[in-house]
Amino acid sequence: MRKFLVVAAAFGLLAGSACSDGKKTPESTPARGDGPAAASIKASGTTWAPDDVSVKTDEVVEWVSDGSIVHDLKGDDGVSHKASSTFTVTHKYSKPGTYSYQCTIHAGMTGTVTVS
Ligand SMILES: [Cu+2]
Repeated sequence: MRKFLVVAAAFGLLAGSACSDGKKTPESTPARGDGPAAASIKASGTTWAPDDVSVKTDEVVEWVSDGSIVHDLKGDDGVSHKASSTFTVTHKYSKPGTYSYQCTIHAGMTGTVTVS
């Protein structure tokens, strides 16, 4: 019995140190290097709200999914995120134009970003 308690305590210490190591891993922090967003697009059900936004050159667009439905994000100019129910993606457009984006999981879950 006493031996079991010692083993359990040792295991607890190991688990504790593994946990604090995990907090130092930078991958667990979302990358937000693009600065504040000029337009924010939210996944609302199976549509983007708003679906069409307009920004100026070098402004940042942000896509937010924070519900229970899994979405992904694929768009022009390298916009991309893997399927997940919660994510925040930011993208800075450096050239004027009309860029489309979509969630490939839900048909019709598309939109455009107009950069002027
Ligand atoms: Cu979707």
